[in-house]
Amino acid sequence: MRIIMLVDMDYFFAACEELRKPEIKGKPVIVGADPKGGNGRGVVSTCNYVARRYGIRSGMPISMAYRLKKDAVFLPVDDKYYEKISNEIMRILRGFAGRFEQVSIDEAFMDVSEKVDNFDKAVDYAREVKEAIMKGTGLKCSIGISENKLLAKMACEAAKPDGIKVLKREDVQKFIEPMPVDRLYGVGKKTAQKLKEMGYETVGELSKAGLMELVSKFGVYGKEIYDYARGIDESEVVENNEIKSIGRERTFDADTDNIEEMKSMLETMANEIKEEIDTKGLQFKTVTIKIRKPDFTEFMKSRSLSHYSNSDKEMLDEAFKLLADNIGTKEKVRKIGLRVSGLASYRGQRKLAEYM
Ligand code: TTP
Ligand code: MG
Repeated sequence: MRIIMLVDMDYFFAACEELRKPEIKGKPVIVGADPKGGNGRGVVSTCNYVARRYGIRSGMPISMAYRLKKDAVFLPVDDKYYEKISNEIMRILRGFAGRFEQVSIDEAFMDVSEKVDNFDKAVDYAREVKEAIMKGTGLKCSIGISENKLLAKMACEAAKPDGIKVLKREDVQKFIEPMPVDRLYGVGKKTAQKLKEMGYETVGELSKAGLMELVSKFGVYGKEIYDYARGIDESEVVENNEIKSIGRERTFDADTDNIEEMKSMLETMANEIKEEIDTKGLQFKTVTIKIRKPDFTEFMKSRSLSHYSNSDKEMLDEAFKLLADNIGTKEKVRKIGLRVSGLASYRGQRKLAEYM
């Protein structure tokens, strides 16, 4: 059996703000768009737990947050600062993990099967992890522990804030069955809506659905949903391996669903990357795009060529295909990245390349 942990920072952006402004601790703190006296547009990125007592939540219009608590501390989003702290957190976590997978700015999976051999020891280990993060950054996090990523994530939600929760196989059913289907990690809003239309509101109800019914509705993804409803998730913790790669990332001035704007950003980055690989005398085999959504979740998608290349046109062709395959028409994007890997220097690797 595997032992998987999901570490998620508590009210991350707002906690980072409390760190550098200790005087706001204990007050409701809201990070997001400018409320402009109640007329502001845009949304709440996150808020601390004091603000949550007033019903304020991530994604809520900032004007509504303002109505709920006018005298809260409203602060703008400072990505750069949070990212610096995030990098430090991820560095600390890597030291504890066997396999490690960062999933967003404040969240990472760790496969610790090789570090501890049972759940009791995993809890002690999780305590050490929490202490190390506190010592290194002054921030609190919550940790879910279970046999797979799906369950670790859901256990973490239940551990919040500042907690550790273990979810053992024998407790899975009674834990997940009452949950609404959209609480299943990996089931997005659209899928949840479709499931509800099919008559499945809770995970327990969903677990009664036939495999064929789900597959005919959702394709191969139907099999995953079928498994999720049983707490089954075989997916591995995979390192987002960015070492030995060259890339660029840019945040859009405003979140965008304009594909042309994304393409033009990719083109700019491809030009820069081309320049860098030429200077360094490198060729690439794999092209990866990274997308960060407005809710700060991220994903990466890659395509590999059958040969080494140093062509920016090929780089961009692959990137455009990845974009078309992975971004829906109305889907908003906050930040986009382009990266090439599988690098080889012209001379050293030419022979190898010829064989592949
Ligand atoms: P989360 O981990 O979802 O939220 P959180 O860390 O603020 O609070 P919790 O204690 O419940 O984990 O997201 C991490 C950061 O991503 C969050 O601090 C701000 C950003 N974010 C947004 O900007 N918009 C969103 O809608 C969400 C959900 C998060
Ligand atoms: Mg968090």
